[in-house]
Amino acid sequence: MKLYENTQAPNARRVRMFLAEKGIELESIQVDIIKGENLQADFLSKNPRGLLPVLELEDGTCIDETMAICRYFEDIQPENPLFGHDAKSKALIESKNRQIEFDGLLPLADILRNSAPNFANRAIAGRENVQAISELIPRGKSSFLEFLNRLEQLLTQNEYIAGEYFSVADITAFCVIDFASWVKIEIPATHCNTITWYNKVVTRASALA
Ligand SMILES: N[C@@H](CCC(=O)N[C@@H](CS)C(=O)NCC(=O)O)C(=O)O
Repeated sequence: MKLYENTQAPNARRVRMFLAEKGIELESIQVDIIKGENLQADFLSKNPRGLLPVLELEDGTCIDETMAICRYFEDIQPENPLFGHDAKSKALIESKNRQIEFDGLLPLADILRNSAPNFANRAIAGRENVQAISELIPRGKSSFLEFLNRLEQLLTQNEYIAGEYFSVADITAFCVIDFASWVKIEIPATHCNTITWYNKVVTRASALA
């Protein structure tokens, strides 16, 4: 098996962190997004959407989408479950994970893609000739700050994002928070619960993945 990924890319990091939690090692093939390698024929034959990460199985099957790749490994190695252990925890983790993707990751992507000179003509991941729209930057910022406020609220009740256990939702949230530093947004100093949670997750060995 091979993982097509990029060490800088937040979604690829989510997979690496998941694999590290499971103790799984994989061959990694680096795809340079800035140089546009993900938009060239070689990579498009693995994923026509031009997006990383992609898992290539031994039989040549290519699986894209971060969560699909993580679920594949959860199924083949169920020990130390990260998607939950019963109906309730599975549903809560799924719910929180999707909220973080939509309410946290997408606004950040909007800020970065519409402000970074490297992406001026690639304002949507995996596509070319899509012009940046600077008006989307303040909208992304206010949506992301709202997301941080909700996260802080959530962490007043929960030790981890979806309850008392570390899960894939913590991986997503942790990678999103680190990704925010790319656009110079940090956890506000007033968000004590989020800071406590972050300081706990950052000590896990998988945080280095
Ligand atoms: N929903 C997809 C999103 C994948 C995605 O946006 N990947 C980024 C890297 S984090 C990418 O491939 N960007 C390519 C580009 O910027 O052209 C997933 O979860 O895998």
